[in-house]
Amino acid sequence: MIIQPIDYLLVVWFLLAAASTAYVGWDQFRNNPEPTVMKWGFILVTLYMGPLGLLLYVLADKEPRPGTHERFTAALWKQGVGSTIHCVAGDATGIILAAAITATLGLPMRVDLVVEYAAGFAFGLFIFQSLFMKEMMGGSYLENVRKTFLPEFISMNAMMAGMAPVMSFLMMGRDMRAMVPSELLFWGVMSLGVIAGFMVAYPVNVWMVTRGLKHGLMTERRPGSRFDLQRSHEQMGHHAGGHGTGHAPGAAEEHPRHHEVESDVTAPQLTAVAGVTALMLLAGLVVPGLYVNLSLSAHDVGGRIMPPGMIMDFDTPAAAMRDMSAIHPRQITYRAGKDARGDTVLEPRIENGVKVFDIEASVIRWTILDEVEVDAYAFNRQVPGPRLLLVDGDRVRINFRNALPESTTVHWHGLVVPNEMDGPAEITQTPVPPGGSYRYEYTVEQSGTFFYHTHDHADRQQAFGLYGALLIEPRGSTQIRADLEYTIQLQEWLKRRWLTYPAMLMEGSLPNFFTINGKAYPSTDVIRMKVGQTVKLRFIGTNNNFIHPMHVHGGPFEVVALDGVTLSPTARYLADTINVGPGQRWDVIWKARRIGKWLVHCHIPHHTTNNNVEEKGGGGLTMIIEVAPGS
Ligand SMILES: [Cu+2]
Repeated sequence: MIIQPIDYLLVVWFLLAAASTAYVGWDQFRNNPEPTVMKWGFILVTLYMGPLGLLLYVLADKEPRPGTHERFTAALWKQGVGSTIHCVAGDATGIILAAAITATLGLPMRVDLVVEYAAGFAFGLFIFQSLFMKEMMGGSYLENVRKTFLPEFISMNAMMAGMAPVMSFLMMGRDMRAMVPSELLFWGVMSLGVIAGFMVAYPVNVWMVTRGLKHGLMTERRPGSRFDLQRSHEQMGHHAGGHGTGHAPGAAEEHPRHHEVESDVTAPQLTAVAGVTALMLLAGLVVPGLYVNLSLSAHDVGGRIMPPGMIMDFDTPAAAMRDMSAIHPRQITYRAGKDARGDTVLEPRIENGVKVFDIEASVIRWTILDEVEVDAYAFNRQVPGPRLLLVDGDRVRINFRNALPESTTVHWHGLVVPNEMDGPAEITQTPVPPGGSYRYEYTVEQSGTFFYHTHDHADRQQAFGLYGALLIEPRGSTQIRADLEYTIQLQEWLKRRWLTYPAMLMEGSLPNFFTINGKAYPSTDVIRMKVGQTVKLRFIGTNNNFIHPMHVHGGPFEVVALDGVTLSPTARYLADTINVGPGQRWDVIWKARRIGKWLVHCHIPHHTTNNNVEEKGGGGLTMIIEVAPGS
């Protein structure tokens, strides 16, 4: 699924890798006179390294003209490439297979790395090196295993020293889809790892070639094969020049089928190089562990994508990462239209005198601005969730269903309810699992402005939109009335790189969008009234992080209720700014004194921008009261 910019690059990369591999495979078997093991080595390495593998093949190994392979590949740097290729082909194949298997099994990263090293070593030693040597030099298989053990050890150490940090840092990095083998990013990280491993392994391979410890590129012209020069000369009718002269420069000399490796390496040299590559390996395995948490597995955090800038350390727990990660767009089950509005009144069914509401939490895509969509957790597919209108004394039943990918609950903020109906996860109830349901039932004993919200990982879930207004009428007529009413529910959002993260007062998680009733200005509602009319504004701190100083232009309002409690007439007071903290409710009455456009807005100016952009005079927590002449 394409959900991040890197995904486009990965698609292009793997198309190039496929084309490069197809070309190398075709050319190897059609045109290149080298041993079969070496052909497969180049094919595998090109599969892993894409266009870079193709580049190495064309520059170092592809026979430029028939009969020139021996001379063409003689240069030391090319022999080094050949030597590295047969190391990387075997080692990387083992490492990649092991990585895919350990990720699927859910082993911690640090165990992964050890298994990958062992698998890479085994694959390289028992398959590529020993088979290659056997084909080239004859001798028994076991003898070759023994002879190639140290060269393989040195080369594998260097290879893994380059590959391990790439895997550790990127798989445990911001985008942990890199841990999941079914994701393209996993294979992208493997590719990059192999490229890094190749670069680190190359110098030691050059050295081993110079000391006769390893073979590089070789030429194989089996008598009678298509690469047998004599045969091809005869076919072409060149009988005159004798055997192996003239037409194929560089291929003329007798070429023995088997090469004995005669090494002039000394024990101190070998010990020093083996020791240093072992240290490099150790560093490559251990150092990333100082920065990222290698005790985690793909089952813990695989597939999670973290907000850019979040601090992720070697001791950041998996639960913290899951908590702060983005909504994966794959989980979205409903896309609300551009004009969809939240806070719509949910009409109850009456069953034996009980007001029954059906509420479901699910993952939706929601439009907060004409050009800005967010991914959200929502009650009944809207942000805020549906408005529940109750009357003091009502018996209420809420059939709640959880269609989220994680457990959740519902809490009735400020209400006096039986404890098991209160909602705190793990405290008064077992959280409702994905696909599960719970029946909340209670009798209302209060009136005023309240709200409901998730009480399971609220830092994540409420930040994604799981809240809604709960407005309770008094039984008598004690409620303070106005000509109009408008409810204001606040929220902070974090949207970056196409994904929505839960906004938190944490490094990397600070919000960049702000909404009133699920919409950012200029998409917020306009309250229309006439001079002389009054409006009752109910501010609800449904947001998670900030105390928003909400301010109304055009003169003071009267504060008439706080947290669902109506103030006595002597306790009411005039103000033009109130600090709406998370969880708080303020009812204020504002009178339209003059015609024109009067603002309601937060007084933290960053909160009246959209991703730091002010448009049409505001943004985020801004809305307009438009006052017409009185009648
Ligand atoms: Cu604010």
